[in-house]
Amino acid sequence: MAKQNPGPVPEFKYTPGERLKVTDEMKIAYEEDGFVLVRGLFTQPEIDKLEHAVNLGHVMKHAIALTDGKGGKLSMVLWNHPGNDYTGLFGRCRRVVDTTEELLGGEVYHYHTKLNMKEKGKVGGFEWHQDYGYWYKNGLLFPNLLSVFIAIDKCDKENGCLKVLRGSHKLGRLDHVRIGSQNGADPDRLEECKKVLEEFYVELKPGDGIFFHCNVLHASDQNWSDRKRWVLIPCYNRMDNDSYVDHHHARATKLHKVDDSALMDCQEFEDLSGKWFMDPSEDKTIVAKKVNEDVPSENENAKQ
Ligand SMILES: O=C(O)CCC(=O)C(=O)O
Repeated sequence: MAKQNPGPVPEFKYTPGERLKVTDEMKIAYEEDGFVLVRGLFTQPEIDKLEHAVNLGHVMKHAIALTDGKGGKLSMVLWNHPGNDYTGLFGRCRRVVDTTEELLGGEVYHYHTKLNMKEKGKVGGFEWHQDYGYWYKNGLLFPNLLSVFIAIDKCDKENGCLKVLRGSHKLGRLDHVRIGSQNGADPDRLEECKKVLEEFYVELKPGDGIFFHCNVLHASDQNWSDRKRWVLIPCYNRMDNDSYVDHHHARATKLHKVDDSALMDCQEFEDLSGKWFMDPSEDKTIVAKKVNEDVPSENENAKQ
């Protein structure tokens, strides 16, 4: 079968101070490619303030260590509810949530947010997978979820940017297998998918974002550069697709949106109440550890 050539990836732009309007072109991109790339989704001052918030340490102390299938290390902070502090506003602001609701076709709730940190001089990548490959196991009947991948640092091939198989959401959910310590898509099938679908490196500047369907096959390489690569990834589920089991992510919960201007107005960095951070010592459904905990390396790995 010949490789599909769907033409250049469409790019959209957010204009600060204006509503992010979901155009027909954006909806077509989501339907055809499984993702919508928005340049300048957040401004540099908003991103700088996010780094400041994380560097204060209150959020960072919840970091957990992960390894990839090749022994590379990275770390992640994960919270299930956005809360009222600055870091949570990225998952509550209208340019993200209204857009998500239009793309998913209904009211959504915050499923969780991940802060994925690949440090410079350290390595760590993500195997090819679909998020619904493992979210399925959380009792979610329909693939009515998406993630918004927001660059805090410049993300490029050298520091392990996101890469996606364009149109792979149309494959439906693939079987996933343990690859090293992560859940990865069935390797034989993945190779066949790569023969017919375009592999697209999602190179982003700080503040750029990509909304992507939960069945899009995606991965990222290890970071061998001398630059860190931090990204924030709020994830959403449609309200009418609540899980039928309690599990380690949020059940349907009213999402209180804020205006886009709330980010620059916010001065709350310390009150993290209600966020419900992932703690591997309390969560038996994952295999991970808190950063700096001394546990055997085979227990270091997690995939949500
Ligand atoms: O941070 C990345 O590069 C990819 C993250 C990812 O695939 C995930 O968290 O599911």
